Amino acid sequence: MGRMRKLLIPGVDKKLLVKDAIKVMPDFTRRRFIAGGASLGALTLLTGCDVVNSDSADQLLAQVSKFNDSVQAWIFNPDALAPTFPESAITKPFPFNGYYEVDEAPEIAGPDWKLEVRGLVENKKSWTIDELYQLPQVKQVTRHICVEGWSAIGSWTGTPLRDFLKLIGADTSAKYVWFQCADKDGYNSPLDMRTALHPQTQMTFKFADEILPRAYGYPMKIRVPTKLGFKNPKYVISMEVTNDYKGGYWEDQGYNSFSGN
Ligand SMILES: Nc1nc2c(c(=O)[nH]1)N[C@H]1C(S)=C(S)[C@@H](COP(=O)(O)O)O[C@H]1N2
Ligand SMILES: [Mo]
Repeated sequence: MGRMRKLLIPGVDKKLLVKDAIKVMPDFTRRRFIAGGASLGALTLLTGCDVVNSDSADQLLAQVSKFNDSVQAWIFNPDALAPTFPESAITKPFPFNGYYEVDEAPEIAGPDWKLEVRGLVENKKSWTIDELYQLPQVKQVTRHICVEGWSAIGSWTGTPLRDFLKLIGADTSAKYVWFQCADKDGYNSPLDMRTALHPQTQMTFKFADEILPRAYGYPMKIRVPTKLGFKNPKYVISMEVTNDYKGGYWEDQGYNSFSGN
């Protein structure tokens, strides 16, 4: 995940922070948190705290110690909506992250690009960017949370993935939608069908009301505000509806595939 690693909570040992948080969690939350990989990012997602300095690390622990049953019911509901924010809350500049530096990000020529649709769908046609731009779009201002312990609020506009899945006649009883990206050594990620059908899961074409910049995934990324950043694939070139667990770039390196609520 490149240069962002250096920015991790100055003065705070993330393993100790996660350990401390586990100690103050109620039993049910603790079990779910540990089953989910007990990462700093998951902790950030649970608390909504931005863990970039030692002050907010304290705040985060204070937040966890207030967890109770009603909080848990919300946190672990896979259909719960991610919080939305006013445009004034947008983080500027919005960070770039990848497993390489930004100048090595894929450079995709829009007219040459096509989104390939595969697997358990009735209509396997490939989509050009102009065809995709014709679909109805909605905007969301939500928080992106990276497993490395930073977060940022951004504005993303695009077509709800569930609308597209309906349009292509996807078998929504299948287990996953698997995305492949154009990155130099490959990047991919499986999304569980329930999250693929979540109302805020989006095929994103714009960032901050402008055509998605190269850094953030041109021509298309999948925005999943209820999941950690690595489950938000950029530079998507294909989508496959499947019952097979096909693994993913970070998932294969030990990050929990179900990284979110
Ligand atoms: N194709 C691709 N998608 C990716 C990544 C990547 O390296 N390649 N990194 C992921 C991670 S770890 C994060 S935090 C976000 C960063 O998105 P941003 O550059 O828009 O902030 O993209 C995710 N999607
Ligand atoms: Mo990330």
